[in-house]
Amino acid sequence: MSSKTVNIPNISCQHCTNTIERELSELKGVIKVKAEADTKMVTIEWDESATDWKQIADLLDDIGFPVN
Ligand SMILES: [Cu+2]
Repeated sequence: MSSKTVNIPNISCQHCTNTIERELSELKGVIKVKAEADTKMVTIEWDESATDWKQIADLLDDIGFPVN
C-alpha cells in the first residue's frame, strides 16, 4: 500500500472535501481518502497493484482540484 499527503489549493469548503473524497473513493485501487478544508491537505492511500499516483493526480485535475 502507498500513501501520500498533498496540498490542494482549490479546496475552499466542506463541499470541496466531500467531492474529493467521493470521486477518489470511486477510483479502483483507492483505499482511503481524508480531505481537510482547514488545511487544504488531502491524504490518500492506494493499492499500487490496482492504481498509481498518476491516475489519482489526473482524476484530481479532471474534477478541478489539481495538486499543488
Ligand atoms: Cu468548496
